[in-house]
Amino acid sequence: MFDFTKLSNAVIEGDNEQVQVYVKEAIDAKVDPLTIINEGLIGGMNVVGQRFKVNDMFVPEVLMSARSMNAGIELVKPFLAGGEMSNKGTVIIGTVKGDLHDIGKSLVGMMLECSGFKVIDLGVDISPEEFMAAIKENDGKILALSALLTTTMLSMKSTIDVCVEQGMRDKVKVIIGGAPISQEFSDQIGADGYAGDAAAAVELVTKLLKDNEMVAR
Ligand code: B1M
Repeated sequence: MFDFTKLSNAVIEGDNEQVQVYVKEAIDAKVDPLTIINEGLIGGMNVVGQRFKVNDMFVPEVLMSARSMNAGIELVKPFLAGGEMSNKGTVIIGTVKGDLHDIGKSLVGMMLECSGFKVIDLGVDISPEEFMAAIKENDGKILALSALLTTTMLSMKSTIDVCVEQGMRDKVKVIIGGAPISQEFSDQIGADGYAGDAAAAVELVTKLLKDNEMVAR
């Protein structure tokens, strides 16, 4: 059983070098790559979140932790399953208007890519119109929206509303996720599904595309 305490602590301290040392140790010990991400890297980031909430950590420190987490993820990336270059479908992903959080969204995008989907990552603070343009330009089959703030959850609804207004709602499946999001909220705003983490997002996208093929037949 690998002890993730040192790795999580290195993320909390925002120490890139130590994060990389412990991630390499875990890789050498043949720990499952997803477990390294979930227990070691995200585990540390969760503590950062709790400390940020009670003003025990501040924005610059949070950003350093986020950077360390990403440095670790970069090392794990080549070991994630999949990797086949086939395109199972194009996913347009982004963080909705008004929201600048990108760590979870990028993780979801990376996992989808590693599972064989083509991922167009638009970044953060993306307006409904920008999402629509990207779907049209890239023949997107899945629109994946991330939000971390209770205030920007509403931008998810606006994005779906614009999708309907532009007559594109039946051309694309919409999935949503992020810390404040739930299945109930997904049902309320008429999304096609909610995923709680990156692995669940891969399962959901796979299922939605499969269901869609069956309908088309
Ligand atoms: Co912000 N922030 N933040 N923040 N921040 C939260 C979200 C908060 C909960 C902190 C807190 O108070 N406890 C709080 C929101 C409160 C609320 O709305 N209820 C908050 C706040 C208030 C703010 C500011 C308003 C602070 C301020 O300025 N006063 C401000 C807003 C800026 C803006 O967006 N307009 C702000 C700013 C920032 C930083 C810039 C400092 C930084 C972001 C850096 C970056 O992303 N590049 C930051 C961070 C890092 C956090 C916390 C600490 C960590 C978020 C994170 O990256 N987690 C966060 C506290 C927390 O969540 N515990 C917090 C790790 C990441 C892997 O998890 O993003 O949840 P997560 O993604 C998960 C799942 O949610 C899911 O899969 C991922 C992997 O498991 N998922 C999806 C995510 N997207 C998905 C999409 C899917 C499916 C699954 O399908 C499409």
